[in-house]
Amino acid sequence: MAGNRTFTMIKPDAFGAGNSGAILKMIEEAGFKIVAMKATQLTPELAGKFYAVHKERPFYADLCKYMSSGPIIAAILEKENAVEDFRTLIGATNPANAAEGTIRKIFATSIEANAVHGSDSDENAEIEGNFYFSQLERVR
Ligand code: DGI
Repeated sequence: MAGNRTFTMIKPDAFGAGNSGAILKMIEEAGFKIVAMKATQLTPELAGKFYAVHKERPFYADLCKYMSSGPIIAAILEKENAVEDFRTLIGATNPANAAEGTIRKIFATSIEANAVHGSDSDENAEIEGNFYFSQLERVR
């Protein structure tokens, strides 16, 4: 059965450019409800923990440095088929390959500074949401 929650981050490039509001508007207009949300900033160590699945990848050190370089917004989102539909809304990892009208096509500036994160599975959505939010910090 399709899961109904996903996890997102508005990354330092989009937050710093003042695009958080426009991105959240696109997310809500696409039918996602905000279940939890906060502005925060990762340390390099916490970014390393969040992206531990990528630790063997050549871009891991750069990714951790980048994701801790400025404030972000973290949020849990709810919608039927949330994980898949959100990845469709954000577009391909590299904005050069992202479809027209997707969040990354509109707001991302590079494969690294790609505006938003979206979980790639129901299991990771749960893990990633729990990384940032306690039960008290989310809508029941
Ligand atoms: O699920 P995605 O965010 O679309 O992509 P991913 O899980 O493969 O990679 C996680 C993040 O790591 C991605 O949003 C940006 C960064 N990344 C991925 N591939 C590259 C990369 N960064 C650099 N510098 N080079 C890459 O090839």
